[in-house]
Amino acid sequence: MKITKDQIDSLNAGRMKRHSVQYSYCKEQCEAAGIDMDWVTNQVAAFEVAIPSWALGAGGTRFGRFQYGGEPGNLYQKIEDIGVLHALSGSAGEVSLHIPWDIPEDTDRILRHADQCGIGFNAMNSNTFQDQPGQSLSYKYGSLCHVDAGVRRLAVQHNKEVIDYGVQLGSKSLTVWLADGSNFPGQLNFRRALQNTLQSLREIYDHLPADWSMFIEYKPYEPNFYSMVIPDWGTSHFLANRLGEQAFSLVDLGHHLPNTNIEQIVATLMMTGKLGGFHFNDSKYGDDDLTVGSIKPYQLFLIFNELVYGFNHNESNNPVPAWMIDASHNVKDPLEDLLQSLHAIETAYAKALLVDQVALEDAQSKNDVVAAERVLHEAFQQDVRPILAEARKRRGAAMAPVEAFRTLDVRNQLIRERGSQQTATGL
Ligand code: RM4
Ligand code: MN
Ligand code: MN
Repeated sequence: MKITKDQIDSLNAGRMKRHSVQYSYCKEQCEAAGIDMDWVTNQVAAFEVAIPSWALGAGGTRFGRFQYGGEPGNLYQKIEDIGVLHALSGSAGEVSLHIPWDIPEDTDRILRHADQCGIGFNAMNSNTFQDQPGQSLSYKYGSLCHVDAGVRRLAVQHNKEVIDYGVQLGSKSLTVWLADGSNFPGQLNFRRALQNTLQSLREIYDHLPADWSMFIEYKPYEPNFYSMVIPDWGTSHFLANRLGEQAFSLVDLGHHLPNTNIEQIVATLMMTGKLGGFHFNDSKYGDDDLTVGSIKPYQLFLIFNELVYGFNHNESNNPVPAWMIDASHNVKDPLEDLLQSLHAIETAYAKALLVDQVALEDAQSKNDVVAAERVLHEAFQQDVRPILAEARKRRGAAMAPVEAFRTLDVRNQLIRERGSQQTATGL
């Protein structure tokens, strides 16, 4: 299914009167505080986040999976769904593929189709956490870290193939997330596992085209519960440093122990120029993969505050990170959930752009703790919904995407087109 410009325009037309009043009020308030609202709105309008190909269907837990109707049954339909998200939000113009969940068999056809839907290809993701049918050796005891060189070779080879697919699609990066680790003390030699991982990553790194990046994700636990080979940002940073200039750390918000100060990690990685990618989601306890901003919106704002500071003080030439939503949808319509996530990301970004950096620095230099905190609260408490609506209007998208999704009855149309039995590949 495709959403037309006329549909968007007529939905927006109905909101214009109220929007003009709200945006002018917001503009007045912000400009009184010395903020250039046009600039802020345009920054928000330019922000795009990739959608993972594995998050368009129902997410399951190990206890069960509940089907949605109209789930995309193949990569073409997944790209169509992202086209719908992009038409509605104006900020979801790229897909991030997970191989082998989504093998682009006929690359020319995929490229043509993606082009028609207005979708490009973001980071490629490899998968060495599941054995594939007919696989000669097993990843049961790890992949890039494995004690058996044959398994390591298989996993390295898989990553090289993922790069090759990505090259054909115009992607520019590979994200490596490893489930490798151990469940019991004594199971794994920590040092050897890390050395093997570094060596394997080096072989993959050597296969990267010159204009590509490699992102190394970390995660403290799950699916292994005693140790993970890359449990934290320090280990990921160490590996990225050893590999070279094209390797970076990737922060997945759900991959931290409860109460970790993620904004501080972001600040440190940007300072060293090694923040390469970002996976957005939210969590209460672990890698819950919930809607972005649903649990800890203030933390998300503080993270964006560090990102904005990092963009403005970029002595180590940190590249613009590859932004992606990495979520799973157990009880919500995946497309609505993704629209909510995009909204939450843009909200946090817009608020971070409103932070009075000069006043903050001034308060910090005087150790005026209250003043510093008030600067942050001032921005966090500002209602930025009119800015987001204006940004969407400027990029030709729906000013209220979730409402548009419902008014246009997208889910039922997808069910009519695809039926209720298809299951999307992915988590
Ligand atoms: C992992 C990690 C990876 C994602 C897989 C499916 O926990 O977040 O980024 O590719 O899940
Ligand atoms: Mn992730
Ligand atoms: Mn995860």
